[in-house]
Amino acid sequence: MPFTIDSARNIFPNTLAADAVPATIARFSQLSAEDQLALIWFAYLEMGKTITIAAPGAANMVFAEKTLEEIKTMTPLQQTQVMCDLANRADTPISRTYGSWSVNIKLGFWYKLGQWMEQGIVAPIPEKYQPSANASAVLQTIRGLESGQQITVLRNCVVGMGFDSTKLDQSLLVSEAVVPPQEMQQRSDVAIEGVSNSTILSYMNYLNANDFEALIELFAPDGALQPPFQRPIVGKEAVLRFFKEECQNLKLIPDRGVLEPAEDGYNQIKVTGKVQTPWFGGNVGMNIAWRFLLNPDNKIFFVAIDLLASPKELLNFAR
Ligand code: 45D
Repeated sequence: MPFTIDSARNIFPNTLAADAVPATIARFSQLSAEDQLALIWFAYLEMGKTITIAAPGAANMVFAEKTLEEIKTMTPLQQTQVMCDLANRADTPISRTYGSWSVNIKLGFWYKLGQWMEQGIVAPIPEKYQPSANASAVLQTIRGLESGQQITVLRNCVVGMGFDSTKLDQSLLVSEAVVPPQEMQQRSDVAIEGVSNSTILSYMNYLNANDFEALIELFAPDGALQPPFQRPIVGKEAVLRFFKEECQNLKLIPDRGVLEPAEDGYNQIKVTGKVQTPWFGGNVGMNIAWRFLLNPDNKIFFVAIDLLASPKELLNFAR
């Protein structure tokens, strides 16, 4: 076999990802829990002036409801403690429950807490709170990022909180229900300048239609998918699980691409364009590159999804 997953990760090595995102998260995670919560609160308030988060669907919120109600009945001091425990990844019952949730349930939980903090139902961050110099510097960095990078920082902060889910009994993990795929008449086809390969076009169309069963058949059995700032997810079963858990109702808007033959009948294709998340809809377009490696059977052996460093990268097809 000419390619391994590891070697495939290096196709189109000139692609410049938004390293500011993991760099900012690393600085964020060094801060005290109080500073972390205050920083996200201030970032969220500032972002809220220009972009709004869509309310999560009711079905999405059922898993967090019990915990939210529990927090509602607590004293302000206890509420602050719960939030600090989450930021500290402490081993507490609520922190464990939080750790068992999928990304979207975690986001929905904080969405609700944020609303309650604004309404004074849950202990707010004191207006006179003085963040440390480091926290202020991290906030300043976040202010300077483009909106797609800002929401990725927020998302990854939230994902990192709570008890480490890998240390939990995996049968306890919960995620939202999978929506049925879109009806055929409602689907639309993408067009990608410079790319006519059927696997690539079908990938975009199936993902846009939430048709994960069809989508996974585009992958080789040992195929892998690498989400932004993550290690590759390997094998059809794991990739399908990821699609169902984290990829519902995304909108992929690929724009252009190039296909180049690689060794031994493989093809490498780079596509750039925008992606919208259901949390922000058309308000935030993330600048994305897909780097595909297709095997000689035209199946996906590897695909990396990168959040790009700048809009300029949308035009970078250098190898
Ligand atoms: O701590 O082709 C308070 C894949 C204060 C699949 C708060 C993909 C205290 C394959 C404000 C209350 C998925 C890889 C917190 C493509 C506090 C594929 C609350 C890519 C935390 C294209 C904060 C998809 C709140 C991509 C409420 C790139 C924060 C998807 C809410 C990207 C933050 C999706 C939210 C992103 C962030 C979504 C809702 C980045 C959502 C981000």
